[in-house]
Amino acid sequence: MTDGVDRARDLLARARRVVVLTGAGVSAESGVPTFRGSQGLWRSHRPEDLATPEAFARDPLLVWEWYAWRRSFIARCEPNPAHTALARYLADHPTATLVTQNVDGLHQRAARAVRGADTGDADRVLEVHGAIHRDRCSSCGLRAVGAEAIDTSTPQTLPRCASCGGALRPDVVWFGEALDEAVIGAAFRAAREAEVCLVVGTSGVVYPAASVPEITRASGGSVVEVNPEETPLTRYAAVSLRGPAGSLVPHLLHG
Ligand code: BV8
Ligand code: ZN
Repeated sequence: MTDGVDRARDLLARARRVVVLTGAGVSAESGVPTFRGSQGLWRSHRPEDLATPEAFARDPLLVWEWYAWRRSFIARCEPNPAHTALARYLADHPTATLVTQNVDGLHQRAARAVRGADTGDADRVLEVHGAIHRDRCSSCGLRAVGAEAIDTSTPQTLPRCASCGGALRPDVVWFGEALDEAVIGAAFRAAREAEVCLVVGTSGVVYPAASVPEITRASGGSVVEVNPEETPLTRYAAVSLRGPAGSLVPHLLHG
């Protein structure tokens, strides 16, 4: 493992620009269930079945129940050493960009903790799938911090937009929905310009986010992966470090 870490450190040290892509695995040690891991199910529902506009149209009470449960669960989770190490790396490397598929907000919380109130680094955290603690109006698009307690007793008690009265939804990107052009565009630009893409805790199956490491490779860069398991991205990796992010990422970046 040490020669893999040494090679990965050497690649990172020589890179002028680094892009990081994280997935649910970086939050696993904070207690947030991953999507495709064993505890990814909720009341026997698969995320792919609930995180869709069709599910929300068909059963908004059930979908809101799932998000309200996740929102309150995540509110009690803390950033783990991987989030903190990545936040410190961002603070020390102004040309680095962190692209996250996660909607749990733990990268931003770690960035604020590392840099105090200054959320400057938070805008170098690109949340390509949105943020679970924010609501968005289905009609006028107004965004606002979401309530933790959602009254899911009847359709009439579901949250409504303060501005137009439209139905509020969690401000996340569902399967089959387009990502925010500006956000995914910035992620792809960072991937193109990076000499190294550090991929942490993703199964690499959800597109277009999973293209980020492929874009770095296609423009001549290298991929370094941190994951306890092999993934479809492993074959693109110059180095693939087998192990949990919570210990490997701090060791890799600040060991
Ligand atoms: C789009 C927000 C087009 C919601 C998420 C058929 C029909 C429709 C679409 C498609 C289709 N086929 C393909 C698609 C495209 C689809 C897709 O890629 N599907 C996959 C499943 C095949 N993509 C989309 O639909 C995207 N939109 O394509 O739009 C379009 C264009 C124009 C106009 C209209 C439409 C939208 C995708 C976004 C979906 N939203 N999240 C919510 O959170 O509720 S995705 C969801 O999956 C999460 O964001 C999650 O982050 C993401 C990816 O999963 P991972 O993060 O990788 O998590 P996973 O559990 O899979 O893996 C965890 C990994 O961690 C594992 O490898 C594990 O080994 C590792 N690990 C575990 N412990 C640790 C660890 N690693 C390190 N340390 C540890 N301790
Ligand atoms: Zn509205």
